[in-house]
Amino acid sequence: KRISIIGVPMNLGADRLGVDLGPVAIRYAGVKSRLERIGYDFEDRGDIEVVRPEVATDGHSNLKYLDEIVRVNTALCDGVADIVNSGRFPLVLGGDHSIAIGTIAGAMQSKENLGVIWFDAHGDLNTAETSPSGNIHGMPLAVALGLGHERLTAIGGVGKKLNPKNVVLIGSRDLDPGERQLLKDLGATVFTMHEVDLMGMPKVMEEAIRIASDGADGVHISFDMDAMDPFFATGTGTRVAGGLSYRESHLALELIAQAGIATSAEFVEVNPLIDNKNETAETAVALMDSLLGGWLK
Ligand code: DIR
Ligand code: MN
Ligand code: MN
Ligand code: MN
Repeated sequence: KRISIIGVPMNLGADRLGVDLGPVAIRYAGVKSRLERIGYDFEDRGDIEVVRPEVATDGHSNLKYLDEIVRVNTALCDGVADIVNSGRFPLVLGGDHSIAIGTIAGAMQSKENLGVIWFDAHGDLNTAETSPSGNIHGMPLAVALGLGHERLTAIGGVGKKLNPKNVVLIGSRDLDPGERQLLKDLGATVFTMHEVDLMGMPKVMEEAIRIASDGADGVHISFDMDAMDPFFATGTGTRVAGGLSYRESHLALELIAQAGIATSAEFVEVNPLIDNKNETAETAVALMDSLLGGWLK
């Protein structure tokens, strides 16, 4: 069991200070000792450099900081692909969710058909045309499906895109109109909080694991901390009431560990500046432990 972490102190995609401190907060919360305790050969590849908003150029309508976000995600794509090529599991620490563009592009380099399970209050399926904010952290799943600005969709190679049949969203409760339309058109699977309540997490995960891995040669796990109820994850920038409980979140990741399907992961949108102590980073580390099998006897 070999794992490498890579931090991305990105806040340009959320246009909000503090989420750039996510990687340092997660390291401070003890990710290294936690993963070593469950038997991983642990390597920290450091952070990818991100420039400050004051010096990032921003010349594109409704795509804030596009140039710098393209640059960082291109470097992240190479970093993740390199970790996979050296036979290790890539675990990316965010940073805002725009970094999923680079993580997924990197993970796809060595896969024919990558599935994705996307835990999030939001769809992250906007494009410049539908985005209410212009924030690129609301767009990465669209980009991974081949939709959006060509400089974003070209990262990692133009032909490499997710198949919506292997894409599953869990925890959705704040979808924008354009995202709802896109979900209908694409045919990706969505377990909103309504389905989580109705079916229960064991049944949701049974279906999610089957759908994401069906015909796939790997599954990426993207966990936005705002998937959780704000009661359990205070330190995240776009909180939405009525989210996953602490145990629902852990159970979901434990079931993924038990199924043995995950080939890469990222935990994003940890913002210690709006947190109580460093609780949200600590919760993220505990969730990583569940995803990586720390609970298995
Ligand atoms: C919103 C917020 N849908 C947007 N998105 C967030 O700006 O596109 N995603 N926060 O996690
Ligand atoms: Mn430009
Ligand atoms: Mn997100
Ligand atoms: Mn979100």
